[in-house]
Amino acid sequence: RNSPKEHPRVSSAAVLPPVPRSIHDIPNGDHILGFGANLAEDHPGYHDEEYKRRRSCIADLAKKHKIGEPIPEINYTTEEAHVWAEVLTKLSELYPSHACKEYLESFPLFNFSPNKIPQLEELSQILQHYTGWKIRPVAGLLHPRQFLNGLAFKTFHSTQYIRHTSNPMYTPEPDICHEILGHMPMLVHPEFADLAQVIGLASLGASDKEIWHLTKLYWYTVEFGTIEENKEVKAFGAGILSSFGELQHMKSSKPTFQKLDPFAQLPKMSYKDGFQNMYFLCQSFSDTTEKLRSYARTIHSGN
Ligand code: HBI
Ligand code: FE
Repeated sequence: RNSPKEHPRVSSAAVLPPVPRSIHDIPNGDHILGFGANLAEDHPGYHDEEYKRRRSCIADLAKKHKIGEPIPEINYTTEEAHVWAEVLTKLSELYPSHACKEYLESFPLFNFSPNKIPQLEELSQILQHYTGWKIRPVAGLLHPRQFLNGLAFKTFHSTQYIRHTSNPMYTPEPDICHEILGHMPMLVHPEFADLAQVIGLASLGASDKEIWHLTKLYWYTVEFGTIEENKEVKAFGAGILSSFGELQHMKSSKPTFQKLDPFAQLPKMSYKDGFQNMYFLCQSFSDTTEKLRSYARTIHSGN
């Protein structure tokens, strides 16, 4: 397995931030894009002052977190727990028919219960046990460079707040439901974990242009990837696995499916409303990881 240290990097353009040598070199307090209580006007919680206070309180805890310390426990309210219960219950109806077998295998390891929002610290220990990955709390959407760099060191930066109660089946940004139900079961699967790490390793010292391409590769695999199983399409991307509507859409006759070529120009990512029109369909995780590795080699050999 690759270790970040095995990538000898010639420090090139002075404008790039220094190449992180360990997770300690990746700040989780700056580089937050959308965060805390600064919600956009179309955010479901925009008019809810109490929700915004709650968000900034949870964001502050994340900013204070030091590597090596346990992730602070959040005392989630009954209202927040109801949101989690609804999301878990609804999504669980679709998993047996829509999620890939690796997800279904890993899911029971977490003992998710509608009665309790899992704490990141417990989840981080489960990841560490199976694949050596760790969770690090972060205040909000982390800049793609820092986020991808974290993957190189088997670290998943995760938000800890929950979406607004007004619409439990919708969130415009990652929240704890997305991080937990979308990402965690996949990250205990070694082949998938390698795939994510390969994208992360490629991001160390990458140019801004390369970071953007890697962000798209991450988006079309880790977030919206699908995989073929016995001639059927199944979801492994967290953006699909954490959205009831997206799971149904994926299985409908609407979207198209393509083979991923990491060297090709990738379609524009759409963040907002609506579902993906096209998904990349993988044959296996190891096959996809190999393709990503060949692309990664072009980053670390040239410029
Ligand atoms: N930040 N907190 C957080 N969670 C994510 O899932 C996340 C992120 N920043 C960027 C990101 N995901 C990716 O979609 C890519 O932009 C790398
Ligand atoms: Fe995500």
